[in-house]
Amino acid sequence: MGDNRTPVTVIGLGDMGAALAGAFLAQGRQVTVWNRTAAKADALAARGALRAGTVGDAVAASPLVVVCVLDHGVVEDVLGPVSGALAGRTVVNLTNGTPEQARKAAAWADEHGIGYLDGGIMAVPPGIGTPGAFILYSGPRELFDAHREALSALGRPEYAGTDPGAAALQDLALLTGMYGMLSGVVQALALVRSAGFGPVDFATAKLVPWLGAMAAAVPHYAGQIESGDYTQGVVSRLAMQAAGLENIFRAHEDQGVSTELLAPLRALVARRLAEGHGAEDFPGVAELLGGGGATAGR
Ligand code: FVH
Repeated sequence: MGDNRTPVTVIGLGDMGAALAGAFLAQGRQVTVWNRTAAKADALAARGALRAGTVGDAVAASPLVVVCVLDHGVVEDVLGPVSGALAGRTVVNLTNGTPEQARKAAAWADEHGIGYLDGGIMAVPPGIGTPGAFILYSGPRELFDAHREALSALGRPEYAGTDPGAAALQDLALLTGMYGMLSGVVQALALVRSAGFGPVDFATAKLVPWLGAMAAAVPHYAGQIESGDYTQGVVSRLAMQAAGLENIFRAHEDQGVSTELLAPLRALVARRLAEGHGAEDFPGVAELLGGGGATAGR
């Protein structure tokens, strides 16, 4: 079905789509490209990509069609009219979306005899094709295996499961972790800036090593969430952390720095304490977030 040297079509040449097409070219493949704004294909054409004049021509050029556009609505608008031409080919949709959107796209593909893998890109455009990049895929295992070599041009391929929504779910979970970290980072740097410390020096010398050390504890906390037991292996009691959190709040207020990013966390910790879990570990707040007990995707 796939490889050796399966031609690839890339639809969507924004920052990410252009990086994907470039990585396939670097792998030595025949790459056909299409983008709504045709001029975005110029640089790739100069590197040897074939320009398609229409989406229909683009999908007809390759058995493997990678699509990376703004959102799933655009995917529907662009691929919907060419479902006939896509029959018998494989679409790898690397457009960010929700698990439900991925399942809907997979059902549409199935109805039209199109192979479908949904994906989540865990890299920024300059990282595509570098060792740090990985991409999550979900859908039929045999399609993933058939196109694994081609897809490895983009970053380490990670199979997330047969449920078409699995890659999107894991992608959004990883982005959730990233935004949690970035929220803490901007809050911390606003606090040090308010006191006249340089954010760059502070980040380099102190914040990055601190976050690295704390990241090492994540598997331990994940184990507590998996077991639902926050009384074993307690690292720092919640009651102690709640007192520290109050100091964090007061220091921000004294410095004139907004606490709006921190406020929801304070509320959750207070609820967990009020329910009598002060001697347990911090990850117990997960019990207040709901969604426990699901086994989908395991
Ligand atoms: N860039 C990043 O850091 C992240 C990394 C993780 C994955 N995301 C997702 O990748 C999808 C594309 O992101 P992008 O960075 O390429 O985004 P843009 O540069 O804004 O390009 C958008 C492309 O979508 C095309 N497009 C938009 N609307 C339409 C439409 N109505 N019809 C046809 N095409 C459309 C747009 O075309 P044009 O404006 O150049 O004509 C671009 O090709 C995205 O899901 C990220 O979440 C990137």
